[in-house]
Amino acid sequence: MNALGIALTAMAIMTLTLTSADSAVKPFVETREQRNAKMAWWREAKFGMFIHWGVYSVPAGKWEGKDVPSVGEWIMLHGKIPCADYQKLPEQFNPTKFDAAEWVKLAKQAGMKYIVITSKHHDGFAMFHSKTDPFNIYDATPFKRDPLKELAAACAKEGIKLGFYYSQAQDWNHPGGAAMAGGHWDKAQDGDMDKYLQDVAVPQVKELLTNYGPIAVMWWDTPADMNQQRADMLLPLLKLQPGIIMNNRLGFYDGDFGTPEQEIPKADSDNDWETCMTMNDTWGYKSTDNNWKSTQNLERNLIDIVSKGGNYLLNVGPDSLGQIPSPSVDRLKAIGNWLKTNGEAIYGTTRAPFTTMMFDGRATMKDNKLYLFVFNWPSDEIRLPDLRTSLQSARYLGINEQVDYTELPGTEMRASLVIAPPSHPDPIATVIELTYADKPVR
Ligand code: H79
Repeated sequence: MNALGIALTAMAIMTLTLTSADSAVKPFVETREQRNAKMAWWREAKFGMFIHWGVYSVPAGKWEGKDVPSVGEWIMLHGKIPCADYQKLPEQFNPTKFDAAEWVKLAKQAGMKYIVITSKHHDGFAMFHSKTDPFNIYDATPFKRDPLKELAAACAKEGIKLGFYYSQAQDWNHPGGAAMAGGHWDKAQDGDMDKYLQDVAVPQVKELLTNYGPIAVMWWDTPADMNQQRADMLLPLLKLQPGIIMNNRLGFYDGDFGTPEQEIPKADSDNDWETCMTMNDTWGYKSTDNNWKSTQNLERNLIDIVSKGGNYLLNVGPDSLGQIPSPSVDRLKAIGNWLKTNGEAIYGTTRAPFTTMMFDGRATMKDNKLYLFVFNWPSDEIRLPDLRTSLQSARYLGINEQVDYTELPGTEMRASLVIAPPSHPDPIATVIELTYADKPVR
């Protein structure tokens, strides 16, 4: 390649880089203060409940007697189920055990501050009484109730924020809706995506943001085939809910927060982000999935995430009767129990002032307090890096013992600390609250 060729290639790469950076455009014009005010409740909350509930809970992972190897809510695509057959499922969907108040109480008991529920997943089935299209839980099932209405009322009563997940691009039961992972498999799915957005997604999102009271979060999913023009059909609808925040999956536009799925980022970051995660291996209910994570694992995930500045959106997948599987209920109650005594170290905190931990655990901070979460104690002691302030007191949050600590001699303003193991460490994490004269920073 000659010099001109190299220069042109370099320019092409630069243009590409600029274009991709440019393509994440801020969806809203707002000052830093406005943004901080809008995000305040969410940054304080840390822990939310994701609910994946849909008509896929009827087949629950099995089609014509065979396991469909996929997550429960993707059964239609991975089973290549024809639209006409899938559209018969609602006849069998009668979740008579559904009790919105019970779900919201469980979320609250778990220490969760908000709920995000699937109002329509990629299968196109609306879990609310949509006037846009009869393929919804009110019109197409014997249930004849609107669970989102009931959930909104229960959330309002209990002071839990409510958000809606809505699959805006993928829709396998409406002509023109997108399909990832191989595309359409049934002629009935062919159509014009712009028309689908105009006739289905736009009016349904309008219904969701109009008829259910205050909605705190819009959780878009999978921006397949989205572009600016398509995103612009949906984005203005958010004006119906002042203060609403949205995730980064609308397409074209940036969101208010990032959405690592099934993973916890390695590094911390100044951006707002939320890890969404399943408790077993599926989002939507699957009768055969018993691969449950342990309470200790889930709890330590929450600690890990909060110590890096993120939120944890932990999923439950209710069955076709409207019941949250009991292994999920058990774990949520155990997490809530732990948070009752240790929650001070979680809610409203910010990420740790140091990234390299000198012990097996994590840290968070709030004002002049530093919280240490010790996962596993070494037989001797743990040590803290120097912090530019002096320690005033130390106490355990969840265990009834005095903290046995020594300050190492250092320069006056750079106290370092040695803590001996307690006689009864908490198997999830022993939490130590350290109060300093000033904000503990390195
Ligand atoms: O709603 C949950 C997923 O169904 C949804 N996002 C979460 C919150 C999601 N949609 N698309 N994706 C996630 C990314 C695509 C993943 C895929 Fe697959 C890998 C599609 C096919 C292979 C995961 C595994 C989904 C089906 C099988």
